Amino acid sequence: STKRTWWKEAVVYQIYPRSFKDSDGDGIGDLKGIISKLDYIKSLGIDAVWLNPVYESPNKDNGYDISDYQNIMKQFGTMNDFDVLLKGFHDRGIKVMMDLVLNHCSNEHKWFKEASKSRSSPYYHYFHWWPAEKGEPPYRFSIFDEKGYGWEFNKPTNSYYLHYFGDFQPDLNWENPALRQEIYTMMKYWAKKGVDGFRMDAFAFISKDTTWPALPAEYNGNWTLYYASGPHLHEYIQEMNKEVLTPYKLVTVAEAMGDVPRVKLFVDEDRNELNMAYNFEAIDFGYLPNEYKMPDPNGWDLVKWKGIYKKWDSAFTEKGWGTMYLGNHDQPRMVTRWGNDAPEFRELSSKMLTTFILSMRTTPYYYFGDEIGMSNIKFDKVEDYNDVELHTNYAQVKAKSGDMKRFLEGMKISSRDNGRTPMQWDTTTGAGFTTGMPWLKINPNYNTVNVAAAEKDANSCLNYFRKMIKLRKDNETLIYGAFTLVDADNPDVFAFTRELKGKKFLVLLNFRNKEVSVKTGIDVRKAEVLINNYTTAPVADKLRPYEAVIFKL
Ligand code: TEU
Repeated sequence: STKRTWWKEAVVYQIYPRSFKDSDGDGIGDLKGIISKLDYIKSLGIDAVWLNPVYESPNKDNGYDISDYQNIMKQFGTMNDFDVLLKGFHDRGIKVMMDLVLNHCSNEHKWFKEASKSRSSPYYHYFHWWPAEKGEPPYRFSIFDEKGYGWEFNKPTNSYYLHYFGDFQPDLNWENPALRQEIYTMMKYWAKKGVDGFRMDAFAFISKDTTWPALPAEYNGNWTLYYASGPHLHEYIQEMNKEVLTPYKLVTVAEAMGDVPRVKLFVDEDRNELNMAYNFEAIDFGYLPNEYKMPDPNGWDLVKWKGIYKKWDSAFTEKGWGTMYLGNHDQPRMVTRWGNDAPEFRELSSKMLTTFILSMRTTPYYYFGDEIGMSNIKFDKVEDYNDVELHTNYAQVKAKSGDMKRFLEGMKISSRDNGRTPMQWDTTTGAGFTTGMPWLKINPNYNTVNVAAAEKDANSCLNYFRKMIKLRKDNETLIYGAFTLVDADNPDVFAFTRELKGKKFLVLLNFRNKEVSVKTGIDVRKAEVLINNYTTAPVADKLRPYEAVIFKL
């Protein structure tokens, strides 16, 4: 939609606190570490930050298993640290979005510890149970379970509890109004502290059909789509909007699994639900079917990928608003996954991807470390990995006596831990991230890929990122302008125009490591070059390896 608001014009910078900056030498990032980097964050020119979960957690899924929604994770610091951090961001004009994990909590949360003791616990119905006297529960898929089984037997209550994710992440029973009120009270607690908004984790899954039918045939075995189609989903979101989001003017982005028709329902402003959504279709592109996150050895089809972006842009032309991202804590490093992390192309392709993220008709979400072109660490050994998702998938492949070497080769490209290695600040031991033993190994390329070196190089990824942000902020055409693919069948180049009130820009992105031709039918010989990731001028109709150019027509 064309309604103008700050969060449509904002660039959001995502901080994974565990890996950003460690202030006390325990090898784990913390809030005081982020506080020490507030001026750096401000220097990027971004408008808002998304903090991954900072609440108390046993960290079996690194904070996505919350054991206390109103206390700060011990390893990250204290509530006072949080208050200082929030004020530090606000003093610099930066808004703060917290990460809210509401589909499930940790099995160490008080609610579950009580509920799992007895069926008469007042918290018992904060969760979904299947009484064992009714026999085996109807099959449900689980994303982080080695057997992929979504019910876990609990002896004291002689019943099974539901978990779409790990068995340490029991799903919350949103069908229970008492639970929903507890959630809204907790959200108001953070809203009263001045938090500006929330990223709603796995939010499409919160409503369940408690008649527990078998997976309906029309889903063709797609559990994610079924989970994102609960009967009361939008009723609950509209209730949450009325009770909390609107009264406290909170901005929300939904991690909304699902297809265009489902995701549109979250963000159509006439429905008073959420503000923006990010989708998975483009980011999950290029994996082999039925092999979780195994990259296709033949690569991925750029023409199809362009079509996905066109589809999602069209979805939000009239109503709602989308997001653009190529990296986050669930993804590998964008320069490895979508660019080229070979030394000769890493910076070029990183700048090209940065141009892409910051020139679309969406709110850009930019992942910490991508501004210096951080790349995948590509672990050789399974022991180097921390991620529960990786270890679950490893066990699943092993259980089917799969090819473990091939699996680990694939995970060097796609595993989430590749995007979670510590920030590379400088060339001191621990990369300026920690003086202790880092919780996850630091990419050895920190000797050359680090903030300190980038600050001294006018042509670094970091300074290109700052330039691109300024270009976007100075040109509302790049924010609100209509998006039109050009040269759509070009297998190497992503080319599109942005147009608003007679101002027209042409964005050209070469996704290949070789010179390619581009046929947009647009004469650029008299056009102004607004930004280019090469130091010499671009030539018409040809693009150098990973060249990115934005022309003002
Ligand atoms: O992810 C939701 C989810 O569906 C995950 O399976 C995600 O899509 C996958 O890991 C992508 O590769 C959210 C959080 O972003 C993720 O970090 C958590 O592990 C998950 O929920 C459980 O809270």
